[in-house]
Amino acid sequence: MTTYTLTDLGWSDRFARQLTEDDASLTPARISEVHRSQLIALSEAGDLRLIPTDSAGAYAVGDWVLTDGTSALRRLDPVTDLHRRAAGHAVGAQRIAANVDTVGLVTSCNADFNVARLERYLALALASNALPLVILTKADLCDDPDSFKRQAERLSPLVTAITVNAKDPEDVARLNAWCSTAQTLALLGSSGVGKTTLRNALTGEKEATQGIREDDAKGRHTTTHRALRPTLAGGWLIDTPGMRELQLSGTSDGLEELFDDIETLAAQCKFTNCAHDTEPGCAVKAALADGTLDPDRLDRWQKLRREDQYNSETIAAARARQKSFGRVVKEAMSTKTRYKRGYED
Ligand SMILES: Nc1nc2c(ncn2[C@@H]2O[C@H](COP(=O)(O)OP(=O)(O)O)[C@@H](O)[C@H]2O)c(=O)[nH]1
Ligand SMILES: [Mg+2]
Repeated sequence: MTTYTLTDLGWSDRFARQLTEDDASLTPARISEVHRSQLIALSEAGDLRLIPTDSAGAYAVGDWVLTDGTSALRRLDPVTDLHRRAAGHAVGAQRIAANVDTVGLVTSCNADFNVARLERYLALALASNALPLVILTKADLCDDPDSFKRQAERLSPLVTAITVNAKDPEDVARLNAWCSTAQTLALLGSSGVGKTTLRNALTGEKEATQGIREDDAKGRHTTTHRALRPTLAGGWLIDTPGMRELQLSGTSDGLEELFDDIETLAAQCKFTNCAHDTEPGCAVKAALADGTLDPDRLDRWQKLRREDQYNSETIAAARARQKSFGRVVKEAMSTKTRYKRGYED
């Protein structure tokens, strides 16, 4: 069993400051895997299997918890928090990973490269408070990988992009800066872009790569779940396999950062509720007219914003409904009790 110091595991003052005197007998541990009824965690005492004291969805890979060695008694507030709208019909936000320093948005220098998808991933990464790094794989199969790098970096001044041949470990070692000593890098991206290939190179693992979908129930399952894994450079890697649907929710901060130029223009419109449609004194329309704003970019901003608002409102409404239903049940119960006790006529 490998043991690590807290510093190796990514512990910092941001977590230490959350400890109180009551926590003196507890040990910090970092979650490496989340299962329905069990959490796997890494600590100074080695690997731990912990009983969750909250629903499994409350924990994310990368979270810090305080433990008595048996249960995860308290989850510390994460410094960065990567989340999306839960996939499928469930209403709610789903935590993907926590305390990630850099989100590696993996796409390839070929047909997978798509500006709208990249912006969606970027909004998620920025909303999490982690740094976004666009990793462009399959550079070896492309005549002009730099043109993809330039396209990615044009999306925002906050974006750094790097082109790489994921199959060449020496080339992949250029990513070490983002996952060396105590640094955590998470990989997000569609199936087939090279996430497992990158992970194998960065961790020295030998997980099978594949051409088919990871989450295809009939296919071979190679990567099955998210996990925090040690990298050869002394840091951490979180792979996120099988995430087909990345819907935004609670991402408005990320969208504001990513589309800072448009948000600044929108704030200059004559009407605060300007829809940038037919209103007079619209600064967004003016920027379209003088060619300083790309109409496609405006379109993508509006789509992502609508999606984020819709999902965030749906989640808030569902929570409110649950709450008021809970209140109705509670009231009904207490009325019943009062009747029974003869308090009411
Ligand atoms: N030539 C080349 N092939 C790559 C590169 N990255 C991934 N591949 C191949 O693309 C396929 C999918 O890779 P995989 O790592 O399984 O993608 P994942 O679905 O994102 O985990 C495999 O056949 C890899 O060998 C690259 O940078 N260059
Ligand atoms: Mg994979």
